Amino acid sequence: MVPTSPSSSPVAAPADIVSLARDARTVVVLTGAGMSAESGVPTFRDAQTGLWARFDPMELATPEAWKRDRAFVWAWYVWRMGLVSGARPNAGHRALARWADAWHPHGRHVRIATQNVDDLHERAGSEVLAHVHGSLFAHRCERCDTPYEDPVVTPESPVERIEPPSCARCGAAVRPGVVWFGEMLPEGEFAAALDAATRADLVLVVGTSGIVHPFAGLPLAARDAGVPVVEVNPVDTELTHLIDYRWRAGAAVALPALVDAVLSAGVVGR
Ligand code: BV8
Ligand code: ZN
Repeated sequence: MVPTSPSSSPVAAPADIVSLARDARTVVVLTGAGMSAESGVPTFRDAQTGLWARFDPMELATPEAWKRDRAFVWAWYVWRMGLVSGARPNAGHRALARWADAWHPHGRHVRIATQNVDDLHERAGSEVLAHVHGSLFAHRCERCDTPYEDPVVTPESPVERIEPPSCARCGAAVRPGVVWFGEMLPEGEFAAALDAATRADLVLVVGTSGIVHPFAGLPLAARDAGVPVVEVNPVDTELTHLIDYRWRAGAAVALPALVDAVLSAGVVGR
């Protein structure tokens, strides 16, 4: 029995959501940028800060921007790598890891599929079933896909252009290991997320505006498969009107409260 921290969270988890979670054997958590907001990582829609404030991430996260000016786009990703490396997993990330660890020995699962390209779930101790938009730290050759594993130095202060490294195998430019707008998602990642979401006993959608497809289709696919879907977000989103349960709270407050309530009822399940 994993000792659950006495409920230190300032909110009480809604009884209907606690009951759904207590009855579940497999919970799938679909996360977006809001999951990392309380770690200080700006969400995709928040105005960017500093040097990058005047650029639109939707423009920058595209193959066209990369082809137009690799050094400019690479500098943006190096800045973001620095932001994430300087951030720490928040209580929401940690709560999900604690939940999965407590349930796993009893054949119960908490699986995470994320849009986020940061590594905060992993650094909190979670295994991530799918990073459907890739990872900020998985650089690869733009031509031969060879992974680039040398360290990338983040300059002290943000600079607007940094020449990307060259591939040791073919000499082409090394690109960020993320999925840009207009690019296909990694086949296996999305399929794994879809399979898990539609076979789960409960789906939690945490910190996503539900704008970016095909990930935004996952909660709907789960609902259509008869899976109860809960939205954890301080505000309404594109998904809200399609979702059964909404919990207007931040991830770092809601998730610890939910996990405390679920684990206080025991881990073996009904
Ligand atoms: C695709 C990696 C098939 C990069 C990202 C025209 C041509 C081509 C495609 C399209 C097109 N028109 C539409 C499309 C599809 C397009 C799309 O969906 N566009 C949108 C804008 C309409 N999708 C794609 O292109 C995808 N590929 O469709 O391939 C294809 C291919 C060719 C041609 C046709 C089809 C690829 C999409 C992947 C893009 N890459 N990331 C990088 O990071 O640099 S997406 C990026 O933005 C993030 O990964 C994330 O997924 C998304 C941001 O969304 P959110 O995570 O939801 O974050 P957001 O800021 O929006 O919201 C934050 C939420 O958190 C808010 O609701 C807020 O209230 C909440 N919040 C705040 N604080 C908290 C909180 N919640 C909880 N707690 C808190 N404390
Ligand atoms: Zn190469």
